[in-house]
Amino acid sequence: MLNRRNFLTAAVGVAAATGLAACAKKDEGGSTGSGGGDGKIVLGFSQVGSESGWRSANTDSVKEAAKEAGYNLKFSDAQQKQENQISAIRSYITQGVDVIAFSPVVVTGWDAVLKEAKAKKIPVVLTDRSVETSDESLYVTLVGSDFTDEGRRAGKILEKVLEKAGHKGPVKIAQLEGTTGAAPAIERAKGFKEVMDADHADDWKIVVSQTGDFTRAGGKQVMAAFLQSNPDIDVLFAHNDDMGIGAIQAIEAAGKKPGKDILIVTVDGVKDGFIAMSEGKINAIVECNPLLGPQLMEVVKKVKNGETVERWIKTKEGDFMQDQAKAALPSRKY
Ligand code: GZL
Repeated sequence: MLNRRNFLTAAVGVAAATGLAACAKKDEGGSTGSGGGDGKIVLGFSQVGSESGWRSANTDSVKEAAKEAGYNLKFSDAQQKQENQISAIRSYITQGVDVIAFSPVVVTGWDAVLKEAKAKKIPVVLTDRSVETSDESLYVTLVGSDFTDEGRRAGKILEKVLEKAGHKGPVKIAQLEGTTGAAPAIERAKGFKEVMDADHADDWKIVVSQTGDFTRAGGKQVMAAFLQSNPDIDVLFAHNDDMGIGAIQAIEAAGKKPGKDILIVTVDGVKDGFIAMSEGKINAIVECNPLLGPQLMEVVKKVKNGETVERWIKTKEGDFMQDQAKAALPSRKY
């Protein structure tokens, strides 16, 4: 998992990795990479799946940016299965692409296939989500958000939501977690807990927490079960808008008012999330920007040319309270 130390890893280490990779690639020749004849950079991209509005926007951004950059993009959708991502990466290695990029569905289990890419001197760029590995040379950089910070931001914006709602006394919180083992699920929960432990050890309590797998169906199903076991929930913290939107359906089916009887904070900032917020059903959204395509293509070109890149290229994002939703909607890009 990336941390401050990794982030500060000197460019020297990265340059060495990319330099070696890039030089060796040039020595290789004959691959179906840019040496394949048309001179285009060949990028192999393995996507998590199409589980949420965020993911769809991320896929569109990658495809549009690759087209704009004139790259030959080989794209695969893993349907949220790690084995499908590993197969896709192996296929890109066999095809001899110039660079491999992927958003790892979970943080563990990647060393073997990334070592195969390294053996063939194909540089790997992580997008969106990070991996846990002891061998930092297995990938060149991560282009993506700081999920732990998103969790902290969710905790801090919940303070504003509670104050605006005039909530006094203890706060019972339900947490809809993202995909089990995924970096955003692990790190958003960690950041939110940091705020709870530091500032609300006496008044906030997570009374129930379970994965909804980042999907609307998962959010609806799990929230319905939450309401059965914990009918007096005050707050829902959902790790993405889609689970929050599914939960809204369950809350309404239980005869409660989302955004009033149960205050809701979510992460992502997709259009449907802003619409729900403008309808008063979500109280605040912590943005997680999926439009990584342009940054990714820039990095791919630098990596292909053996240039130095930072170990973690973070995306810029904001936070939105309910009263900002209507004004923000027209300019939302995803
Ligand atoms: C976050 C991304 C998460 C989104 C979900 O960068 O990995 O996966 O928050 C998506 O909507 O499914």
